[in-house]
Amino acid sequence: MKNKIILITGATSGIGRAVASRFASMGSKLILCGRRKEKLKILAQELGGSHQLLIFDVRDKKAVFKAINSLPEDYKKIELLINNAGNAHGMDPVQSADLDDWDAMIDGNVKGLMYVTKAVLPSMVNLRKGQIINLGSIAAKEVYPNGSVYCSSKAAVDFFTRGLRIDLNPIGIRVGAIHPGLVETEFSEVRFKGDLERSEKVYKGMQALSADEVADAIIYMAQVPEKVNIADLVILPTRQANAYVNNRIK
Ligand code: NDP
Ligand code: 8X3
Repeated sequence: MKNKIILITGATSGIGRAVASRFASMGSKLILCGRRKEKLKILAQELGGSHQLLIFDVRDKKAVFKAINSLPEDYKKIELLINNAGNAHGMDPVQSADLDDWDAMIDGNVKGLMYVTKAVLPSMVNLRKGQIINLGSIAAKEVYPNGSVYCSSKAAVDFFTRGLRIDLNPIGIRVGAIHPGLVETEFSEVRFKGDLERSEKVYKGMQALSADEVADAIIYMAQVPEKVNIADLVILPTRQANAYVNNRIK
């Protein structure tokens, strides 16, 4: 992993931040992306070393290409892309859900991930080498009540991952996805628009995964020999059987 050039979206928080810390400790050269500039700056200071910061909203097609194309030449040869940026917005039945929440999820989790992939691909294709790891979710594998659009967005990530793997197969670029269950991050706080009482309930008694535990699995996906591709990895807290069967500590 030493000197490997790795682009991580959503590095300001949660899983992306944890992945960045792990790779930085292994001597990788990071391109840290997110919208919250201050958080990225603090992270870069904490990590030490020389890392590039890119501030953009993945939903903004032009901004995605502009940011990635602005990288200095030596950082353009991205060897590993971690497509992590994403969130859920709201948790409501279709009939009463907010359309702006839907746009945020489809535009960010799906189209944003696709834009970043498209922007990074030319150099990987040119080098005929690289790896892409997408953040799906258990929500990509099963749908749960009031989660239809978030689950749809993650199912799209799952299928995009599979299609991309087929398209890049002749070039030798590895493509895979990791699908975590409950991970305690800012995720639920964002989903419930700052309602801490509601977001804390999600994890109560669940011994949810930590961002570091998911990061360890991502590191594993990145460290297997080049002839091995971890294509699809589901990781759950032991107390979670699937997207909606939970054995909570009472
Ligand atoms: P966090 O809310 O802690 O982190 C989300 C990250 O995504 C932030 O860094 C945020 O950065 C970035 N992000 C969100 N929207 C955008 C956007 N439009 N443009 C650019 N960056 C964006 O959540 P997690 O760490 O938990 O989530 C990371 C990924 O893991 C997501 O794709 C999520 O769907 C997935 N996941 C999470 C699970 C969980 O239970 N927590 C389980 C399964 C999958 P900023 O706000 O600075 O832009
Ligand atoms: C996040 C997992 O089940 O809370 O993708 O939606 S879940």
